[in-house]
Amino acid sequence: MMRNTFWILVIPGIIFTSCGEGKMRNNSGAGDTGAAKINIPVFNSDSAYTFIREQVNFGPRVPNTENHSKCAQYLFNKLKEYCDTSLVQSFKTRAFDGTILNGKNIVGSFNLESKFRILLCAHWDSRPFADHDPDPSLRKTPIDAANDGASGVGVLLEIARLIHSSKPQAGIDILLLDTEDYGPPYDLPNEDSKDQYGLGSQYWSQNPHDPDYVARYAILLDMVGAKNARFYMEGYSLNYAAGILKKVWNTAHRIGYSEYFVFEQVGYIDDDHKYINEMARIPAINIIHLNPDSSNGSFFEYWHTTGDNLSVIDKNTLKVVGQTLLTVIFEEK
Ligand code: AHN
Ligand code: ZN
Repeated sequence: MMRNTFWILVIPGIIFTSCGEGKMRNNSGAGDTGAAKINIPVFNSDSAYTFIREQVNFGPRVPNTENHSKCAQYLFNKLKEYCDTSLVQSFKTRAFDGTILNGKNIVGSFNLESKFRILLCAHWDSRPFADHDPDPSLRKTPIDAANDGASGVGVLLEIARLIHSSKPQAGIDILLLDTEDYGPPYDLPNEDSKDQYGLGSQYWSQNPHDPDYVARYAILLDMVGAKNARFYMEGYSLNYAAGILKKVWNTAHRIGYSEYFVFEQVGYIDDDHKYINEMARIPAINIIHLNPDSSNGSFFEYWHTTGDNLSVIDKNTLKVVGQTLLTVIFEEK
């Protein structure tokens, strides 16, 4: 039974992959008939992994700490190196407990002349407490956030590194969002529990770095690095941007990653993309690792635990997500 399933999933992947490569060779050959040549870069998961490790090595990137400031500088330096333009959007925002957080959204842009823009996002801050840790004595410990934070950023930095030397037609903006994960501990009695996550996204969505900013669509990455990750169709993504979601999922299936991208809806996640949809009015999807059978409210196994460290990061998953994104981006006209 497993064996049958395996072949049904894998054979179409092989057929389509080889067609794609044939087409690329034709297009780049001499005597071309004018069909647009698309050279899709090869995503390097070793490089993405290094970008994740470098973030995790700062320690937990909790807002208002030195680790956080140092990591902001590191991320800005990377985007400055790879992108055509880069900037830091500093802001203050109030957390659930009244703490004023000093936030920094970090932006890098390519091909600013292009009107057809794609916005790629991930949050870079770390959760200040492991409130879902199985060990009660660790539930106030800040987390390394290798998956819930650094993984999406690592994939986007690798995409920036590649686009630096091989540009797609579309304009690309990379938005590293801050103060996503400072929501209240799940067991804190609190009346006003709405909109306490995604604070940096709420700020950016009401104050975009360029007041005239427009994008065709946005893709958020959240927890895209764990082994055997499964990306289900998230509710807000389907409601606001079904066409984009299907394009991304279909692309993943065509290049051989159908196991990872599941055509099945799971839940509604109050994540950064919600505000990009509802406040910035840019159609936005979330590629997020969900687990419909989990005990922690449908997230990946080590979500908001001290177990979310570098050891959960799997290069195969990084490759799946990174190569899918590159393919989507480079196939846009
Ligand atoms: C809520 O739990 C309300 N939102 C989850 C958003 C999130 C936290 N993504 C990663 N960490
Ligand atoms: Zn989180």
